[in-house]
Amino acid sequence: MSTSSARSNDRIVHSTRPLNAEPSLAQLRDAFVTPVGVHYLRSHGEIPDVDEATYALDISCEGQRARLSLADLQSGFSARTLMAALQCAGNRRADLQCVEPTSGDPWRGGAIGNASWTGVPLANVLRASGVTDPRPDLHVAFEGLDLIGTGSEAPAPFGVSIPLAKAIDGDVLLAWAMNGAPLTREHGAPLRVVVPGFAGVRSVKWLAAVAVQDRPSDAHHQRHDYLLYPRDMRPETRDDRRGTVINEMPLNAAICHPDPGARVPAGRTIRIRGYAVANCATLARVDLSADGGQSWTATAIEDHGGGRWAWRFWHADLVLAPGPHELCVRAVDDCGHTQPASPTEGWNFKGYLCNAWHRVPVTAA
Ligand SMILES: Nc1nc2c(c(=O)[nH]1)N[C@H]1C(S)=C(S)[C@@H](COP(=O)(O)O)O[C@H]1N2
Ligand SMILES: [Mo]
Repeated sequence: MSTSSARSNDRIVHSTRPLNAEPSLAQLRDAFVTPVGVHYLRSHGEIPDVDEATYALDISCEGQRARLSLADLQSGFSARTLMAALQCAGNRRADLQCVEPTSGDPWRGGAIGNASWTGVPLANVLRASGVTDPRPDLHVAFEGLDLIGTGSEAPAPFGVSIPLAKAIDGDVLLAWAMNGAPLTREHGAPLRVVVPGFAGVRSVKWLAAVAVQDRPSDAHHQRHDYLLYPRDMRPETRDDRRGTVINEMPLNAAICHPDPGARVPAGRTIRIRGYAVANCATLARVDLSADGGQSWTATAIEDHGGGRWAWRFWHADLVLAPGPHELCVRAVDDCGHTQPASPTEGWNFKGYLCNAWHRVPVTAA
């Protein structure tokens, strides 16, 4: 067994080929900056072997083409470090699967991690290629070095795209380091995209090519995957034209301590702890209920200085009477948006974007 798979032993491994694993919520809440060995892993195919000595990134835009080595990127542009929570669109799918089965791995709430990323703003690389205007009709397509077989189609590079307007906002990075160390193979070495606030799928690993074009990526994962389908659609009635491309992630929050089903001391102060993410919005409040959502109290949102794309840690102290209690959490953003009470309404057959109140039953004794 390789070192990397051994390291994923303390994560919950949904599959080894491809490698899909997440930490427990308790482990995730231990550090504001998620250690590389704790951060979830999500790949659609085999991890490619990339020779860093010959590695180069293809850029194509408005008929111009360029090929940049990692050294070209590192010496030709100023590096920037920012913290961003990366979250899979399937995070918390397990809660949707309690409503009705869906396709995909039963991610709990651990398909999210908060890391510091170092690289160059994609905006600067595009500007050097002549792109300055965030024309809303343009898209930036990314291609990875991993080849994915999708049913009847021949294996093709993993590919997706984002709108040009997002690509040039300055916070989208072409990153070579995570938490101050070079990217590991699993996380996309030698270079990956980091699209803060967007679903993890847009943050392409093992980046081979960037293209500015007048249409979204033609690749399988852009056209046929990571679409949010209507509530009533089933695999048999699947119609991709009725699916919405998943980009921005919704407001979300999870309780990380205590564990579901835990016995906690009655009549004594206990501390409830978790995370919340507002992604492209601004987090205003995180509310906690100890009675299944009938009454709520505001939690303390901790300030760890992660910046606008980082997640937020929160905690609240409670005294519970003896007996069963249902803890639940919901976040509120500064426009007053909040999360749905139940996963029923938002259920979709692919199991994306679960952001229902996270509920944790406990017994105080
Ligand atoms: N090339 C490539 N990039 C990829 C993927 C992939 O399979 N291939 N998976 C995507 C998905 S769905 C997610 S959630 C994130 C996961 O990044 P991580 O494994 O570093 O946590 O990478 C994204 N980038
Ligand atoms: Mo994902």
